[in-house]
Amino acid sequence: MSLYVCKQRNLLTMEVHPKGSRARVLLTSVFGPYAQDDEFGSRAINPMELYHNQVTRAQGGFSLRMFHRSWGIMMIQQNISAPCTVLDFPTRDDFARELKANTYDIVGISSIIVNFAKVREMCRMVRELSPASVIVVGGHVAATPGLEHMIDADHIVRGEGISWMRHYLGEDEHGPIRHPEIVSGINTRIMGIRLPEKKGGTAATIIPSVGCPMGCNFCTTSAFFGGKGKFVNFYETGDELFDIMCHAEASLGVQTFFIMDENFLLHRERALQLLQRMKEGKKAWAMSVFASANAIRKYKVEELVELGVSWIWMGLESPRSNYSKLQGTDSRQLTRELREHGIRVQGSTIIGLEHHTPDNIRDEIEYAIGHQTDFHQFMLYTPVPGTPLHKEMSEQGRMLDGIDYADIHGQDKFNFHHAAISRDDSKRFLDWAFWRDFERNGPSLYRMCQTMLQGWRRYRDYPDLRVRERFERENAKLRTAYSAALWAAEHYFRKVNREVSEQIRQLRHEIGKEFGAVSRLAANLAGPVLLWTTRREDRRLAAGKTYEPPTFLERRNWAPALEET
Ligand code: B12
Ligand code: SF4
Repeated sequence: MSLYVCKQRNLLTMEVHPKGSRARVLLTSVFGPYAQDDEFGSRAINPMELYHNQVTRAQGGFSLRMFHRSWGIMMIQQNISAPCTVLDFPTRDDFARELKANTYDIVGISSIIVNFAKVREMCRMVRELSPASVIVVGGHVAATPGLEHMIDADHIVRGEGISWMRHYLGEDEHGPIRHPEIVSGINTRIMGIRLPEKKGGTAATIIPSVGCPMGCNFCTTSAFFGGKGKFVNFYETGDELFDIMCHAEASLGVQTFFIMDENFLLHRERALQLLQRMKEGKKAWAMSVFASANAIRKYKVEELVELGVSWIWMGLESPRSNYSKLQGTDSRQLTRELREHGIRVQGSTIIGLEHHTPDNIRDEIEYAIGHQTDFHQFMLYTPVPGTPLHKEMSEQGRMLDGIDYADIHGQDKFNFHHAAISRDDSKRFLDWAFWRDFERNGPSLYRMCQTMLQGWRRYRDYPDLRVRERFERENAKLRTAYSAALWAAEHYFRKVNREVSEQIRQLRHEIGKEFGAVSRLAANLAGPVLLWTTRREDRRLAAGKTYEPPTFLERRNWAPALEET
């Protein structure tokens, strides 16, 4: 077994596969089902869902449910010229079937640390079913200390994988990065109904870079791609991003983009160049971005609005936490301001920071919830291998032994000895944060509508036609589907949370004033149906219903002549 450390794009000398670009490659994510407890490390509380897993999980039928593809392997597939299959969200049987149906020279398995046991099992399966294949393991699982002794793989790749795979296939690892067409959310579901998937109806994911130079001590993405001061940029300029987005617009029919970059707004020059091109091209695009508060503060709010930023995911750690990304920022005031400009805010707060104690944690949670974000993610402070925090905790002897990797996902219990909070209490406080946010602020769907209405009122007469067009497009739903959803929410909460019900009623009233008969008609006709489907969904969830992503199998450079079945 040989281990090669890929230091971002400065590759160490390493071997090239003897077949070079003729090698047949299978790239796969770990097998499901995911939302169940099993011996391979699936956990019912750790489903393959972004919102329901870590953001809206306490919101019952109002929880936003959707899946996202495994973008890392999609990026690698798009950027190699070898014949390559991507198998995403397979079952064990799907994986076995694919290994038997085709001869693969290379099997690449992508995983994060939590799914370590699945990687081990998949390596075992490859050895059994396709013994001639070289096994390459990549993604965050590669940061697991001693992984080379725990799984039977030939190469474990830390950091950026496109350049590694290109090099291994004898291709130019520094060549330009081709961006795959990625439909962002899959099988979206809320209030008990699956949303229709029409072309252009879902955002396209764009991945400008991996990593983040801010280097917060707990952050695995930052650490994995180089740590403080470093990251790997796939696209340096706004011009490049503009071209990729135009391509996605044409091929997927989208006008909304999910920008998967840990700190998109930090790169101001690139963002402003993109804005310039959008203005020239008259693009009324919308985009969801991740950004730290200090990066957001580099822009005037109008600049963000003109750039199409309609959703920001931002860390809202306690002011006592001393993270530089928050320095000099009143995050509550910033959140309010963004929402007043129609920008939906998704806050992210860590529970169990060093200064948290059983005495202050409730106040800290109340403070976070007091931001009144549209969505709020809570995660446990979790030292993860590869991060400075993990190193520090290990040196202090505070890492707990014997905790299964499958349980280290930030939604269960501490994996380290906290100075003041016990493991069991960590889970209780975390759950309380989700519950309290829902109780105090109501369902995220309602909060989003509030923000959209504010944005519409502020920008409907804005001089830049692109901005008006975007708000008009987004707000078409406020008049119809969202009006019905609010009717349902208002009635749903009448008996269980009178205060929230009243607030929703007030918002409905304002939307009615703004949009007149259409919104009232939509509310009265479709509202009762949505109330019924939401209650039905609550019953299903209470009975243990879970959701799994569909399996994808996609081939590229797969000349029919090469096909074997
Ligand atoms: C989208 C996403 C998800 C999706 C899952 C998508 C999927 N199909 O797996 C959802 C929302 C469901 C999710 C869930 C979770 N996630 Co998540 N997620 C992300 C996110 C935001 C983006 C991942 C991504 O596509 N990045 C862009 C691509 C290009 O980067 P990449 O995947 O790292 O791939 C590159 C390299 O790693 C490498 N590579 C990847 N695969 C392979 C394979 C081979 C063979 C090779 C050679 C190289 C290679 O090359 C790629 C290109 O450079 C990241 C954060 C981030 N910014 O990356 C977190 C992240 C991956 N998730 C994380 C975590 C902890 C989780 C959860 C456990 C959290 C939770 N409690 O909610 C759950 C686990 C669910 C489960 N049952 O598995 C952590 C992983 C930490 C770790 N060290 O393992 C991350 C890093 C976030 C963080 N900073 O904490 N997640
Ligand atoms: S700002 Fe966010 S993405 Fe960047 S290092 Fe800190 S936590 Fe990670």
